[in-house]
Amino acid sequence: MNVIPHQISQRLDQPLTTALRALAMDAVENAKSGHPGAPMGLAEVAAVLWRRHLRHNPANPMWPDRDRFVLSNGHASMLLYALLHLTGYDLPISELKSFRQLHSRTPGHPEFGVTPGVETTTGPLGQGFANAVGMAIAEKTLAAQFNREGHTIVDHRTFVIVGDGCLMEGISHEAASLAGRLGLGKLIVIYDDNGISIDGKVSEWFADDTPKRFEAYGWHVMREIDGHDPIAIDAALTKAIAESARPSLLCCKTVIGRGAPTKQGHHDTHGAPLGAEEVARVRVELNWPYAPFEVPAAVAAAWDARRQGAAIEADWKRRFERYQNAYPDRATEFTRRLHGELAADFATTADTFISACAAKNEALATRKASQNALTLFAKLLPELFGGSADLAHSNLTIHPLTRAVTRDPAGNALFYGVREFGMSAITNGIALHGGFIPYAATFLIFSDYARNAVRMSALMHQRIVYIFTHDSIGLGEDGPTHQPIEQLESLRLIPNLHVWRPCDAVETAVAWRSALERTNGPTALALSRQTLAHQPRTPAQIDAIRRGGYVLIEPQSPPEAVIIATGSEVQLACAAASELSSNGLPVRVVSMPCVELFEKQDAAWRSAVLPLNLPMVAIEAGATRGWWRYVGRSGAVVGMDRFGESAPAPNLFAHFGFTPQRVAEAVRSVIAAATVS
Ligand SMILES: Cc1ncc(C[n+]2csc(CCOP(=O)(O)OP(=O)(O)O)c2C)c(N)n1
Ligand SMILES: [Mg+2]
Repeated sequence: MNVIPHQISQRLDQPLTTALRALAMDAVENAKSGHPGAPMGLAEVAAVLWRRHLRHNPANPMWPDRDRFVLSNGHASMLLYALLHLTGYDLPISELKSFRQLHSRTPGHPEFGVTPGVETTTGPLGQGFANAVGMAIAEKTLAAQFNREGHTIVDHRTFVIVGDGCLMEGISHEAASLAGRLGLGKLIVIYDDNGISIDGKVSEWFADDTPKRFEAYGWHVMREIDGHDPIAIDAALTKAIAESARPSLLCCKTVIGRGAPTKQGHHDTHGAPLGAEEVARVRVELNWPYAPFEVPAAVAAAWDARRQGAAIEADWKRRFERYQNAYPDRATEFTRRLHGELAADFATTADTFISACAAKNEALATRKASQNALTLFAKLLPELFGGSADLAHSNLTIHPLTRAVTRDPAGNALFYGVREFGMSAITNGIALHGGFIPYAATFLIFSDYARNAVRMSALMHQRIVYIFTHDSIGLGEDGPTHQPIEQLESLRLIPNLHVWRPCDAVETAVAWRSALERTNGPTALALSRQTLAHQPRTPAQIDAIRRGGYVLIEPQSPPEAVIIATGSEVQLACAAASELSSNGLPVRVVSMPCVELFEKQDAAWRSAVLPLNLPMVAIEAGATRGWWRYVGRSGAVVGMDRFGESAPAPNLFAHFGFTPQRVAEAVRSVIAAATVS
C-alpha cells in the first residue's frame, strides 16, 4: 500500500511547514535554550518526508515493519518533537511547552526510551548516521532470514537526516564506506547542506566535495536539491526510494534559520533562541498570526497521520497473518526474536554448558573459551549477529555457523573492516532495530576508539555483547601501544555497562550467559590472549559467579587477609595464597569477574565475601584506581599505573611485579600494617 496520497500544493503545504518552524522557534524561545536554526531550515524536507513517504503509525511506535527515521543532527530535536506531536504520537503540546525541562519527554537531544517515536539517542554527531546504517543492515538481514516467496513481512526503509557536523565526523566515513559495500538500497540519507556550523561558515574548514565522496563509496547521490522546494524534495525522495541497489544521499541546499528575516543564514540561529523581536517578525514574515504553541485546526488535521498509519499497519498485519498460516514456525520465531526473548531451552543449555566447562578442567585462553560459548549459543540463538573490526581471527568471533552477509544475505556475521567506532555505533543500530542480539569485537585497547558508541549502548539500555580481547600486558610482544592499562577501569566508569573479566572457561561461560540474559544494557567481555589455568569450584561456587564477586579459595583456618583478583591475575592470587597458607598464613581468594554485578548484591553478600575487618590486596594488570575502594587506604593494589613494554608475556609479568612472591609480600605488609594500627 502506498503512503500519503496528499498532493503537494503551495497553498496547503506552506502553513504545514510554518507550523514546524513556529513550534521549533517557540519551544526554544520558551525554554530559553535550544537550536532553532536546523529545524527551521529543514521544515520543507521534514514535511515532505513525513507526510508523503514515511510509513509509520503514530499509535504504535514499535510496530516492527515501520520505516525508521533518525535525526542524526540531534540538536535539531525540536524538529522531531514537532513532527511527532503533529502527526499524532503520544506527545501532547504540554510536552513541547516543557522542552528541555526536568522529566519532560522532550529532552535537549532526542533520547531513545524517553519519547515515543524516537528511534535512537542522537546528539553526538555522526553516530545517528551510523545507527541508521545498522538499522538498514538489520532490516536487510532480517528480510533475508524471514521473507518467503509471496510473503514479505520485513520491508521498510531507514531515513536519516545528517548535518555538516555528522559528515565532518570520521565515523561518517566508516559507516558510509561499509553501507556502500553492503549495497543498502533502503537507506536514504538527507544532507542538510546549509554551509553553517557553530563557528560560522563551514567553507573555512569543510570544503569536501561531499557528493563525490559518497559516489566513491558506491552510493547513489543527488546533488544540489533545493531544500526549500517541496516538489524538488519529493522528486528526489521518489528517486531514492526507487533505487534498490545502493544507499542514497540527497544533498539538500538549505538556509539555516529559514524564515527568520534578519538572522537566517547566520550561525547565530544554530544554538540560541531567536529573541522576542525576531520571533515576532517571523510571525509576520510567514503569515502566522497564532499564539505560541497554537496550531490552527485545519493545519493540525492535515498533519494528523493516525488514520493512515493505522491502515498501513493493518495492511502489514494482514500480510503477517497470511505468513503465520503459511509458515507458523517461522512466524513464532519472528515474534520471539522481535520480543527479544531467548530460546525456550536457553537456561538449561547454558547450565549444561557451564557444568561441562567445569568438568573439562581445561586450561584455555578466555578468548578461546568465549569462542566456545559463542559457538554453542549461536546454534541456539540465530539472532546472534555480529563480527569484528578486522580481528576476527584474534578475537575468535568466527564459529562453525558463521555466514557473512556479503556471501549469504540471510547470514549472521559482518566483517566490519578496521572501523571500531563505526562498528559499535552500527551495532547500536542493529540492536535498536530489533530482531537481533548483536556483538562487536576488537582488542581491548581499541575500545577507546569505540568508546562513545559503547557509552551510547549503555545510555540506551541496549543488549549488546562487546568482545574485547588481548586484555593486558599478557598480550606480550606487541608492546605498550597494544597493551591496555586504563581501559578496564575506564570502561567500569560507564554507567550501566557490565564489564566482565573472567579468569577461566567457566567464568567466561557464565559471563556470556549473563550478557545474553541481560535485557537492559550492554556487556563488555575483557578476555585474555594467553592461556589461563582452570579453577576448580563447588557447584555453589559455580552458581556464585553470576554475582560478580565470590570466594574462590577459602583457607582451612579463618583467613587473615583477602586477595581480590580478576581475569589472568586470579591464578596468580591462587599461587600467592597457596604459598602463604603453606607458610601458616591463611588467606582467602576472591574472584571478582564483574565489579558492577558484585555491587548489585545485597550488603550481606558483599560483606560476607569481603569482610570489613580483614586486610585486603587487589591484583589486576591494569590501572589501580578503582580497587582502593575495596582495599582501603591500609590495603595494597598490585596493578599498573604506567605504560607497558614490548616483550614476551611471562617476562612482562615478572618485570612488572605480577609474581606470587610480590603478591605474598603485599599480603604480609597489609597484615603487618593492620596489626600495628
Ligand atoms: C561529536 C560531537 N561534537 C561536537 C558537538 C557539538 N555540536 C553540536 S552541533 C555542532 C555543529 C554542527 O553543525 P551542523 O551539523 O552543520 O549543524 P547546523 O549548525 O547546520 O544546525 C557541534 C559542533 C556534538 N554535538 N557532537
Ligand atoms: Mg550545518
